[in-house]
Amino acid sequence: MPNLKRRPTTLYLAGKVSQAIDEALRENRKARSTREEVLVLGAPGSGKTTLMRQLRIIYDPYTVREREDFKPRIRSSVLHALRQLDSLLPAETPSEILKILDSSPSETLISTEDIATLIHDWWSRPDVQNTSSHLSLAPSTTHFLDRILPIAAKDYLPSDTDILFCHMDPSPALVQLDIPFSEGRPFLHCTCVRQSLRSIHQWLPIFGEMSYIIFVFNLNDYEDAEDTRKTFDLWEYIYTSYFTRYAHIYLIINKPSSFAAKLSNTHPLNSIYPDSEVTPDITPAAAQEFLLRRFADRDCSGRRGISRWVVDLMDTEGVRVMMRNLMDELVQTRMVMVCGL
Ligand SMILES: Nc1nc2c(ncn2[C@@H]2O[C@H](COP(=O)(O)OP(=O)(O)OP(=O)(O)O)[C@@H](O)[C@H]2O)c(=O)[nH]1
Ligand SMILES: [Mg+2]
Repeated sequence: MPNLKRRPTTLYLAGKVSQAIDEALRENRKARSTREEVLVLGAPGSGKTTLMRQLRIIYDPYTVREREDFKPRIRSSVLHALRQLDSLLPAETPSEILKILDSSPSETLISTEDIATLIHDWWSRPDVQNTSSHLSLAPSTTHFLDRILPIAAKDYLPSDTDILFCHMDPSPALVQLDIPFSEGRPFLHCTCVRQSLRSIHQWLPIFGEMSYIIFVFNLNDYEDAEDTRKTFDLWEYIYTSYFTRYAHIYLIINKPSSFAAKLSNTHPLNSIYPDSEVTPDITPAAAQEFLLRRFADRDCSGRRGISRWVVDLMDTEGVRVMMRNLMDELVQTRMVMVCGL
């Protein structure tokens, strides 16, 4: 009699393993066919984190739990904001406020309502408001000081704007987010890495199969030769890298209003580029074009035309409209690639 309870043969097991591998590959192909990889890049401080946070706000709003997690960082952002004002503190600044300035961000002094009221009253004083209006304070500084009372309240839950302004140091190594794309291609899988430009040749290959790159360009970098060099070097590296040769690259140009103000007040473009055709009365739009031509000049890849959008990344509605346009463009790019339309 044959032994019916015989142990499975090697051949039988190999067949099972092979089936499992085929199944895993099918699943993997399916996952890849339902999402497109997007890498968000840009020079340090250009606005990558702000863009990723806006995408969360628009497509996958922060949960109560996640907002709770932001609280300690927002409270240390208040302290950071207060320290920005160190130089304008008048001699008669209440000692409690000076004590807060000397505290470490991990201390909770800032979260007691009494102290918050003290800071609020001091910040609201006409002389302090007057002095601070003549300083070019970061918008996050005024935002957090204006909001100190609600932030110190017991039932405080960070708002979207608080989260947008919240400073994190160091920023997370990797932020990823799926956002809906279009019918039949449901996801754009967006990735933003904390970027060390010096090691880009090491980490970029990890994203070797990305379909799209969103490059964030902070217009205000124009006034700092080092920041501008970093931006253009990164741009050139991406454009010429072997690993991005199939990626479509889109440019998001941000901080337009502070750019316009800076251009006409403090740092005219012709003082930065004295050898160019730039005139002292150049308009912000023409100045933007001038800077963008410098991007195009660095494109040695043979790719033509850079799709670009100018947007203030702090403006959620503006980012929503920009993303709609960007997605339309992605769909069209896709159709050209797949169907040659
Ligand atoms: N007004 C305004 N502020 C912006 C805009 N984009 C970014 N910011 C501010 O610029 C600062 C830097 O933005 P981040 O998003 O942290 O820049 P990042 O590219 O992530 O910076 P790193 O992670 O340090 O490389 C933050 O204070 C933002 O609030 C913009 O379009 N308009
Ligand atoms: Mg960041």
